[in-house]
Amino acid sequence: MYIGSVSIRGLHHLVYEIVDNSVDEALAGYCKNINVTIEEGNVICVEDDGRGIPVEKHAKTGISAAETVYTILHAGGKFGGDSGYKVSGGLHGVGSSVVNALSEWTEVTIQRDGGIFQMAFERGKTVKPLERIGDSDKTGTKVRFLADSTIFETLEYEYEVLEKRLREMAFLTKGLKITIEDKRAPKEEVIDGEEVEIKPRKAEFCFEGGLNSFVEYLNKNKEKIHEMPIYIEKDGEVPIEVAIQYTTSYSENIYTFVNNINTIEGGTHLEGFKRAVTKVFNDYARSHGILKEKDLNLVGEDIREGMTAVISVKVKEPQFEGQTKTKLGNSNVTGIVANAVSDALSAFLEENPNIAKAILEKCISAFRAREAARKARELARKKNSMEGSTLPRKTCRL
Ligand code: 0RA
Repeated sequence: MYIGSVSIRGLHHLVYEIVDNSVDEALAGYCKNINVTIEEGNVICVEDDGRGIPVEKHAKTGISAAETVYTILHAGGKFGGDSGYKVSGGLHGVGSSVVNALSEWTEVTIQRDGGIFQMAFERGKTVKPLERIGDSDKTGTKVRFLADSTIFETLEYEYEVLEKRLREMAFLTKGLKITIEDKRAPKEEVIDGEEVEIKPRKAEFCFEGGLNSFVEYLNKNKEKIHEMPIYIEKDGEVPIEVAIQYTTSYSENIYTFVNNINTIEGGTHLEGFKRAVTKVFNDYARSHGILKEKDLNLVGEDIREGMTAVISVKVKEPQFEGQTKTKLGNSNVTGIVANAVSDALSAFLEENPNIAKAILEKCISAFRAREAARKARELARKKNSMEGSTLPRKTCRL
């Protein structure tokens, strides 16, 4: 099962697969807008203004490249040319044929090479091969599909779930505009005996700040220790983007992504990040006399208290491990992320001593709280064991 499940999660996954293909086109540098619509009857429409899926016919089979993408499992990845590797999720671009196979019908409209081309499928089988239906000077791809009700438990998309994921995709792809609109007839709902009309919903996401916008969004209701997030971006074998912003909160809040997939179990990219952050703040604290020679080092937990961070890396052949296959395993990523974060973060702290000081004050107060809690625990234990040895007990205390 490619889509994971036939529950509502799997249903939503169909949308992500199709959107991922358009996001790949954006990452290749050719698509600026993606519009997602939930139409009446739970039909999904995803439209982009990329180059359009290639329409030329295969010399031997006589079948168009576009039809091949939609009917042959695993075909997707083969048509990238050298336009760049597939980096978003989307099961290496094989998603289109999977969505097609799991849909009652699919209709694909492509604009490119001066024309409008269209093809149609039912339950994965071609019912209308690609044909030219008109002229156009634009380019782009539009996919409409109705998920197969004999496969999925429900076809009722949850607008909020799709909206959240599309917002995330927009944060992760700087400058890409993604819209979502729910055009289904508004449902009457009865809440506490009163009829409440659910209004049709829509949203538009475009973040020039990328991950900076993401952490600002995550921290919007929190008290910030510094206004501008710390931003790190490095291209190379493993492109890395990181944004960090501290708040007065006591929790750590780190989100990690590999090829736009949320790696909720973390992995080597997160390890590299943590290693660098711990080392850089300790080194800075020592070299600037904030920690004295006799002082203990701050531990990772102290340094990450109040931290909100988003880490996004692009890995060519990601190995996903763990219970839910959302833990990055590629071991070379640890060092690459650690080095990139070390260099950029230490430079940032040197250039922004006031922010460095404010963050370190917070880390040191976390350290003191941790030490105080430890001492209190020790004292309580000691007291307990002394009482235990001197006082005869009537009842057994735990
Ligand atoms: C491979 C090559 C080219 C375009 C695409 C893939 C493409 C695929 C999808 C899927 C959804 N939207 C898309 N947009 C583009 C074009 C290669 C060229 O024109 O040279």
